[in-house]
Amino acid sequence: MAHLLVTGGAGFIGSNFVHHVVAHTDHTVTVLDKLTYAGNEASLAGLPEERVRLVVGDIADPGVVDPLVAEADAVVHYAAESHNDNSLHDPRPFLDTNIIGTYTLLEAARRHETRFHHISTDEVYGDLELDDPARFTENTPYNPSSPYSSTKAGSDLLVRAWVRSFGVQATISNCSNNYGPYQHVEKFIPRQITNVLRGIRPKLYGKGENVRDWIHADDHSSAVLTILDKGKIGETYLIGADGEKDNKSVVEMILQITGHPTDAYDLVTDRPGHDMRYAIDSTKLRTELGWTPTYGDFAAGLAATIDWYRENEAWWAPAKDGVEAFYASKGQ
Ligand code: NAD
Ligand code: TDX
Repeated sequence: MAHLLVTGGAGFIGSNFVHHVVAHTDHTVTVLDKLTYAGNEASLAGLPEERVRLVVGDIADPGVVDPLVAEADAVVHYAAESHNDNSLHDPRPFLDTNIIGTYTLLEAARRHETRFHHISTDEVYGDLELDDPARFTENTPYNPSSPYSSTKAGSDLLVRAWVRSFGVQATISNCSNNYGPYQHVEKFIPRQITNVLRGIRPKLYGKGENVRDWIHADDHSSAVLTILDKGKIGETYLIGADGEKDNKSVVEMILQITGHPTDAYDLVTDRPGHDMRYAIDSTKLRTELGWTPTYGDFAAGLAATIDWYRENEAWWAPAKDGVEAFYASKGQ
């Protein structure tokens, strides 16, 4: 049994991880979360109080961070400003949280010699052409496109430097696009599902040709536990489940599953600098650490996710109108 400090544990992937840890281990968890617009205490509802504690605070505040890192056996660092479109509108919070927040946690991990796992994204590698057979590997050069991905790239490089210069016991994972329950309605799949549930037509940026490599958040969680358990200090592991789909196909699947004509969507203003394609080669994680994903069938995972949003309108409804007003102001 261990005690984990999970930063950003009231967000989408962090809360899925906390649910996964409670279901599959006997670890206890402290969640450190600022409860920004993206954090939601309700995402942790129903978890046993003796296993999961929520501390509301900022990862960039050393006074909050230090005692929590001191008492933890390991830090699993999910907290971030995570949405590309927001980073194009107002980059500053991305620097504060993704860079200064990660620095603050690393300094505490250094002081207390605490094991550290840093959660990152495949977006640090930039994008691939649609007709390029290549996929990202751990050796792909960093080439981020957006304020969001550049701050994530910066945070990854801080972790690498703190391992080499100060001996911090850290690992890094870069995962592809996640889907599943508890994802904020600003993101692509929940936005389109909740649009359809509200009678609004789905909105595809550009021509809908951009490709993302989808993985269920629960598979991301099992990969992170595997790395915490067996990962080699200083190493980076790419996490992906061979789930490449273009955005138009995903919208057509949502429309088909919900019983609508598959062309009942709108093409809207494209995202500036929009990355064309992401694709992950997760061979290292699979062969060296023996991890395999369990959600092989994207259509089944998507159908279950649609059911979750249908059954949990109280969770997402408060954010929906504000998000749609923000997108409408940008022609999206
Ligand atoms: P999210 O936006 O849903 O959640 C982020 C959480 O961090 C929220 O609960 C928020 O309140 C909290 N937070 C933000 N700033 C904070 C601060 N200064 N101090 C404390 N807490 C703060 O994000 P997500 O989609 O769950 O992403 C989680 C992590 O996974 C991020 O590091 C992201 O870069 C990474 N990631 C996401 C994806 C994806 O598809 N969503 C894919 C790969 C990697
Ligand atoms: O309404 C939309 N219409 C649309 O076509 C929205 C919100 C998005 N899109 C497109 C943009 C992308 O090509 O869908 C794709 C996915 O968009 P997002 O959900 O915003 O995700 P993305 O930009 O790919 O980044 C996500 O994956 C990597 C997460 O938000 C990041 O945190 C993670 O690092």
